[in-house]
Amino acid sequence: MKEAQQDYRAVFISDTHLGFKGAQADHLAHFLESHHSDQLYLVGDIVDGWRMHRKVYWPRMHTLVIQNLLAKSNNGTKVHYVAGNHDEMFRGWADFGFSLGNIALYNETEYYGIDGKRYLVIHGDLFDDLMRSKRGRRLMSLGTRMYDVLLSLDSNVNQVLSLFNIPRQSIAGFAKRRTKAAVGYMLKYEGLLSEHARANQYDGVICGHIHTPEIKDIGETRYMNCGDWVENCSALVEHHDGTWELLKWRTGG
Ligand SMILES: [Mn+2]
Repeated sequence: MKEAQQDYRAVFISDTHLGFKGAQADHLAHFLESHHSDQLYLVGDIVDGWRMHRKVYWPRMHTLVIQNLLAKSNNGTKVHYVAGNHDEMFRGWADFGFSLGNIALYNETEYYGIDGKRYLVIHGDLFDDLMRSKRGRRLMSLGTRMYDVLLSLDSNVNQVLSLFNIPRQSIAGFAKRRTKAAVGYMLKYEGLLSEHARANQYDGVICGHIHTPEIKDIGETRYMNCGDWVENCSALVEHHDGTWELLKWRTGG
């Protein structure tokens, strides 16, 4: 029997990193199949071109996710793709107003909520201090490799833990949240993005990039981060009554 579908006005997901081993594509495919929305915003780093540059990794489940996205766009969901830094190959196309079939491409766009607010929709990497300098980008690339190692350790550890019925622990997430520097880095990112949105007469910003799902007000600016599908399996949804919610999809696991 087919399960009942949830229905939302809009769904925002980011940082699915398809093409990367750490992507939780099975959960994502399941999430996509379980709901309908009028609008679907893909807020960057959907396909991970950086990692595929080194070695192509593309399991069947990642194709299923793409098929689900295309099926949605053929079945009446308006799909918007905002390019991120890992899928920056789309940025040039977006500049020229190209689309992927029914899927519109952007570098940034805007969204009008039922709450009467106007939101800037942007991946957000341009407001990441580390991404702004050459040295920072080198560090990020090193960081990406270390993160991959941490993640593969993480899933091994989790396999062991699951044998003993111990709930899933996320070492990569733990390591990231632990350090004071990481907290300062995230606060700076959130602050810069919301300042930018405010300076451009937006009431809020919808973003991704730092893999930390969040809905909060920074001053008068609403800050909403979709999170990611590597660690959190999170989606930002707008209900038909105008309320916003962060869904955490990981079931069981
Ligand atoms: Mn990113």
